[in-house]
Amino acid sequence: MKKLKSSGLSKEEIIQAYQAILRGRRLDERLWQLTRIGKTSFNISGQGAEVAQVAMALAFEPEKDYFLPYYRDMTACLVWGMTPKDIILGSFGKEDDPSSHGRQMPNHYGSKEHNIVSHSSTVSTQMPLATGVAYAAQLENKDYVALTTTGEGSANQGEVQEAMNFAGVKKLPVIFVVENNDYAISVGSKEQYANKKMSERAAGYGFSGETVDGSDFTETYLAFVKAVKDARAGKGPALIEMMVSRLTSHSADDDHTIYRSKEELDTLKEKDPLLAFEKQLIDEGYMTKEEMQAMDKELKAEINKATDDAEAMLDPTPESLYEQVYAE
Ligand SMILES: Cc1ncc(C[n+]2csc(CCOP(=O)(O)OP(=O)(O)O)c2C)c(N)n1
Ligand SMILES: [Mg+2]
Repeated sequence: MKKLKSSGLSKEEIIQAYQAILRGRRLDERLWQLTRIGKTSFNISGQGAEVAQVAMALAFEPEKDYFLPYYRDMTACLVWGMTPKDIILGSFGKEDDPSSHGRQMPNHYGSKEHNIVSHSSTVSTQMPLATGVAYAAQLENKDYVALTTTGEGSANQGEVQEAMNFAGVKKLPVIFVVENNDYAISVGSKEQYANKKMSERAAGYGFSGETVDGSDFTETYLAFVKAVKDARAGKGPALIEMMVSRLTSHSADDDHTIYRSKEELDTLKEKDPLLAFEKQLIDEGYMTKEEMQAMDKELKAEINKATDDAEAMLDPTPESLYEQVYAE
């Protein structure tokens, strides 16, 4: 694991990064729990990808850059400016849900205020949209960058080739990310692609590609810092493949114990990137166990309050069904 110090971030920034990671994990656990007690209908978890997502998002400037996420990116959306309450409003399908006012499925994150563009459930359709956002930046001579993510299974959709090819031709400021968690629902990655690394595909489009260990905060962060710097300087796109874990079932509606062995799940739990990051923080002198526990307590209280606040909000009325769907 690369030392945290070599990220170039201050001690305070590293501790804030940990807080963002832990907030993501605790909120994710809450969203899962809400499905289990029958209060919400559906959830897709990002547990196991939080370290990678925070390292990725911190390399951008959310006030001006655009994020076109996929359904597992809740923790990255928090770093981009959404709040736990915003996320929970979407799970409850409330009128004040910033993603879609309760019209979309949960996990289809969007926020006009924070430059987060909601995606369609048809996987990877956010990729050509991100190319379009980056094309707009180029045509308007603005220096914002578009970030878009997808899974390694979804990266095989035709739209991804179109998005990357056009972005390569025009040298657009877009960063394509594949969050490789080794599974597309129940299908293992060996059955999904034949190349060794997904990032090798970038060469075919004429831009750089890199695979990073998503549980290594510094390695991941530095890869994005470079890609963002190059994109902003007009040097064109990048493809970054982050190797991450999927600690849960694909969604709240399937059971991964049917297609993953007990040994595999035990090993995944032991290698949980959150635990590895905590160990690194202690070993490298950033935080003590007690400080982490105190932070955890605060975050749990924050998420309990966000849950209560969101649950108390109004549902959309049946008469408003057709509002919020098309521009007025
Ligand atoms: C075009 C399309 N095909 C199939 C689906 C159903 N589907 C939703 S998620 C998913 C698996 C995606 O796996 P991956 O891209 O590896 O992302 P992960 O869920 O592992 O993060 C599938 C097949 C879909 N939503 N859209
Ligand atoms: Mg996957």
